[in-house]
Amino acid sequence: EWKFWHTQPVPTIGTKTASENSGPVEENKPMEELRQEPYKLPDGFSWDEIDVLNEDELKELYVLLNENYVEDDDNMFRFDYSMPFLRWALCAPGWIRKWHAAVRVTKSRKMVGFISAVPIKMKVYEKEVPMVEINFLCVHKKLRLKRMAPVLIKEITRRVNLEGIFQAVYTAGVVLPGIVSKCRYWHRSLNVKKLVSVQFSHVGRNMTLQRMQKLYRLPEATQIKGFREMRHADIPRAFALLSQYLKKFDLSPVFTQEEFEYLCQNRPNIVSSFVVEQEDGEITDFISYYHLSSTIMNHPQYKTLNACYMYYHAASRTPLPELVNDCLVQAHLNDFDVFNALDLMDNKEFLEKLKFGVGDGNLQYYIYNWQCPQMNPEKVALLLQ
Ligand code: MYA
Ligand code: JJ1
Repeated sequence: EWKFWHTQPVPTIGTKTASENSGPVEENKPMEELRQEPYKLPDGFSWDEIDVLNEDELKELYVLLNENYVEDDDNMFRFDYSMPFLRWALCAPGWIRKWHAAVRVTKSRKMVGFISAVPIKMKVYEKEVPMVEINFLCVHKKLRLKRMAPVLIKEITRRVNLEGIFQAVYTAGVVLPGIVSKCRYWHRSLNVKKLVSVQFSHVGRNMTLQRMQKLYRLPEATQIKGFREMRHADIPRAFALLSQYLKKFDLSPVFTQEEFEYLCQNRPNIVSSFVVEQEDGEITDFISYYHLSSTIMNHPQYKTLNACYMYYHAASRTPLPELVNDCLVQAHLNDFDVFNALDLMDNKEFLEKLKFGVGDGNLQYYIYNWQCPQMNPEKVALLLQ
């Protein structure tokens, strides 16, 4: 058990850390002690730093993930990150090409593995720590269970350490040593008929499809006065709202305005963001979601599940359930089949009220090389793509 993870600077499963002992598991290594050579891959495979600004290389990454990335427990749906979405996620402010690490078959050049890092400043309890977020770890299905993942993880760690960073934050659907928090996915049906047809959802006992459609019906227009798409001019105010709100959580990013703009401005087919503008012009509330479809495996009619995921928000005037409801109305108007959210931040204020149902998937939050007390989902305010 944990042959690899037991060699890594993470607390062993079941250890409770007192808050006085919060901090790195191991000391930062001096530069001269860091390994200069890449970790060795099995014979026949080689490292490649991919250039996601190059359309052909981005396409290769897209195909690898489209065919081999995360699936639900019953292997019915697989994430289908679009090319523009991947470029957006991987080129966040401060990104470097060395941190887009791919594994290729040396002879054929076929891409069969990937892992990425992008920089992020995190607040964990009282401390601010420069970190990276690790995402899109993927090994081709035909190369599974051959211990390739530990090599990818050690190599990205080495490349991040060489830039002077010794902590990382990451999420996974699986349980690993060092859990900081365990969150749950919730789902709000928008296109009931399709969700039932592809078995994302089921017609419950004492229910009919018609009764379900009525249950989940949404207004055809948003309800809050002044609710509209976020524009460029709203950014300083929305940024201030979010920064203020994030302070009350125990695990949250600390954004610059530039980072906020990069992550949260409207980007067609990637991110949708909205604000509430009061009659006097004041911006009092902000909410956003990102667009992430899944491939529906083995369905005769439907190939794609159009899903969106609640992203950052900050409500200072409008009650959160009302703000999210208008977001659902927008998602429905834009033809999404389902609206997903986690049970973190203050989301429990609206999940049941707005008819979200619990999913069968968890999302665990982890920090590499950091020990601290575990926290409830309500204290987590980090949303990765
Ligand atoms: S989470 C998304 C992960 N990707 C997928 O789930 C896509 C589909 N699956 C795959 O591609 C493969 O199954 C993967 C494992 C690549 C996941 N995170 O090579 P193996 C451990 C960490 O024989 P494979 C995301 O992207 C496993 O417990 N470790 O197995 C964030 C075992 O270790 P141990 C994982 O199935 C990623 C070892 O790997 C994960 O062929 C954060 C087996 O390796 C997982 N999701 O490949 C990564 N799954 O023996 C950590 C399995 O100890 C970053 N394992 O039990 C750490 C911070 C690094 C930077 C630090 C900087 C300072
Ligand atoms: O989408 C997920 N589950 C769905 C589909 C389940 C299909 C059978 N396994 C689900 N549907 C029920 C919804 C229903 C709506 C009406 C009301 C009642 C409920 O539960 C799950 C999340 O719940 N998704 C996954 O499992 C995908 C993987 C999640 C981990 C992601 C890790 C990414 C890490 C990268 O950083």
